[in-house]
This record gives sequence, structure tokens and C-alpha cells, in this order.
Amino acid sequence: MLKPFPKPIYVTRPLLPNLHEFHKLLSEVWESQWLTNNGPKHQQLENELREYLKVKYLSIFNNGMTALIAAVQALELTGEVITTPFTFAATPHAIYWNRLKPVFADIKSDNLTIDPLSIEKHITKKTSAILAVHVFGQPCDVVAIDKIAKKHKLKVIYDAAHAFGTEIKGVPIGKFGDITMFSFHATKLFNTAEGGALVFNNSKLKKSIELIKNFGIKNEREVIVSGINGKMNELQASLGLLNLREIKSERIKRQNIRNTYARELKGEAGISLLESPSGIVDSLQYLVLRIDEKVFGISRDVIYRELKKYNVFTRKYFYPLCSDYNCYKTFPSSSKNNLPVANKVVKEVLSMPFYGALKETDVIKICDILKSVKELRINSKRNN
Ligand code: T4K
Repeated sequence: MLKPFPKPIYVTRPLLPNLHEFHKLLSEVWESQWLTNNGPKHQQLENELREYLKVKYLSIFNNGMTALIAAVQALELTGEVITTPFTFAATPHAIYWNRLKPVFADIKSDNLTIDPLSIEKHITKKTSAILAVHVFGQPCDVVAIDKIAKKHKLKVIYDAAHAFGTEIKGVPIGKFGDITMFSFHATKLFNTAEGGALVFNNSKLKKSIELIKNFGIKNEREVIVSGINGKMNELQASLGLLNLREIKSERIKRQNIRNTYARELKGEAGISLLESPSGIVDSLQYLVLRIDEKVFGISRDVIYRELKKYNVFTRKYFYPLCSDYNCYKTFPSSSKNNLPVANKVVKEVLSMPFYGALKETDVIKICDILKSVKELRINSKRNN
């Protein structure tokens, strides 16, 4: 008989550096009395991240959503922006906060990213851009999206909140599109508690993004655009500097955990792991299961509820679909007929506990609970 875990097992736990090392960096911040506004730690982190992500230009922000809002501003988008409904609230909200209209295109069933065929169907005279999401770190069809963008003269923003370190055939994920956004939230593999970044290849964008990030202030006499406060402070940048050193070992631990899930759930009909195809370096951000209720015999929602009884807190990312939010559900593109794949997938996916500090024995037990849930149902059916 399996017993509940004595303490809650969450979907993730933040990567945290050695506290003593963190104190050392904080002492330097105290000594300098420089807390924010492009300080030395901030500059150092920008340089190190630029190198790590292998990109030309990078600008750190205080969170991923502010960074996305700034990206939309920097590209001077207008009218409608085509995006995916299968994402976190921040993606369409960043469009809407710029007083533009998010238009939802459907997703692909294989890797859950926006479907280029559906994008094309939604292009109108008002469309100015595509905001695509490398959801769960799975890369979008960047080649097809680039082709569509060129053909229709559209800008492309990639939301890579989940794709820190993803590569496509050796090309870093930040190289695609006009601007790519990363999130450094506590729940992300690389975190600064709250934080994010924009990366891009065009030098002209650097000036406007830096301006937008700092209220639009050019100098002490001139404020030349309506900017925002998107700056990261020195305390968080210090955390980032130390966490960046831990990424290599965290990735190894996560790869082992992924292997354990794969091994333990192998052959379990109706359950599959969302996996990157060959040629893709996985960000190892989430461990996502897809549950085919007809084959497994039990729905995703029942599994989610049953695991909770054992103190295992999985997440139904990204339920509900953004197209079902009150603020967007009346849009024509939000209709269920327009988004058949997204509406199906959103009932099938479950994000499992996944972080470096998770013990292998705990992963095995989580998988055993999952399998036992199925057994319980089979027995109850027999008894009825
Ligand atoms: N685009 C996409 C595609 C995104 O997924 C996100 C963020 C963004 C844009 C925007 O980036 P940011 O502006 O956030 O930088 C979480 C995160 O808050 C959010 O950053 C993330 N996506 C989203 C997918 O997940 P919640 O509402 O699920 O967070 P919460 O508080 O329920 O945390 C999940 C679990 O993590 C907890 O059950 C326990 C654990 N946890 C969490 C925190 C905050 C910890 O152990 N320690 C912590 O400090 O949104």
C-alpha cells in the first residue's frame, strides 16, 4: 500500500546557489551602495548570458512579461498579432497591454507549438506580427514561420520563457525571429527569482529596447518615448550570476530524472512523455505527460486529483486555454471550432514534478502511484 509523501512534492523547486556564496556577492553590493539602474552585477550578468545563450544582443528585464511588452513596443507593432492559445497568460496579455488584438491560431498535435498552416489562415490586412511560443521548450517550426513572415512582411517574436538553452540543429534558440524573450522566474531552470531578457540580432533594436526599459529617458533633459520600468536590480542579478554556474549540473540531474520517468512509464499504454525530436537540445524545463484517456482508462483530471491525495502537486499547464479567458473568449478566433487541436490537447497534458533536487526514489514512487491509480479504477469497475 503506497503512502502519501510526508511533505508536498511540487511541480518544481527553484535552483538556489550556496547561501554563503550569495552573501559574498551581496556584501559587494552593500559595499558599492549601487542597487539598481544598470549596475555592475547587471552588466556582468548580461555579458555572461549573452555568451551562454550565444546571441549578439541581450537586454535583461525585471520579468518575462515586462520584457514581452517592451518587445511589442520596440517593434512598433499595430493592429493584430497572431499567437497561440496554449501558453501562459503573459503571452496574449503582452499583446493586449499594448492595445493590440491577440488573434489565436491552432497548435500542432505533435509538439504543441503554433501551427504555421493555421497562422496563414488568420493573416489579414491588420496583422503586423506573429508571437509564437516554444512551449515546454519544444521549438516552433521556425523555418515555416520565417517563410510566412517574409511573405507577408510580418515581424516575429518568440516567447522562449521555457526554452533557456534549447538549440535546433546546433543553432541557439535566440537566433530566430526579430526578438526572443526568456523568463528567469523562480520556476525556471535558470532563475533570478523574478527576471527575464530580450535577445535579438539587430543593433538598432538595442537602443530602443534600452530606452523603453528605462522609462524612455534619453538623458537628464529628454524623455523621448513612453517607456516602462523594466530594470533588474543588483540583488537579483547577483543571484543570477551564481545560478548560471549551477546550470550544467542542474541539467545533468534533470536529464537523469527524465530518464527515470521514461523508464518507469515505459510500456504504460495511454501515457507518453513529450519529447524533443533528434537534433534538438532540450531545455529540460518541464516534464510533460500526455494522457490518452481512452487507452489509459483514466482522465488527466482524475490523475491530477488522485496524485494530490498523495501530496503530489502536478500542474495542468496550460489549462484553461488563453482563448477561454473572460478578456478574450468573445474574439472570433477564440471559438472552439477554430482551435480543435488546442481544445483537445489541453485536456491531455500534465506537468509532473521536475527539478534537480527531486530524488530518484521519489520519481519511482510518483510513477508507482500513477500506475496504482489505474489499478484502483480497474478493480472498482470489476466490483461494480
Ligand atoms: N510566457 C510563458 C510561456 C510563460 O510560461 C511565462 C511564465 C511567461 C511568459 C512570463 O514570464 P514571467 O513574467 O513570469 O517571468 C508560474 C510562473 O509564475 C510563471 O513565471 C510561469 N510562466 C508559469 C508557467 O508558472 P504559476 O502560477 O504556476 O506559479 P506557482 O506560484 O503556482 O508556482 C508553481 C510551483 O512552483 C509551486 O507549486 C511551488 C513552486 N515554487 C514556486 C515559487 C514561485 C517554489 O517552490 N518556489 C517559488 O518561489 O506560474
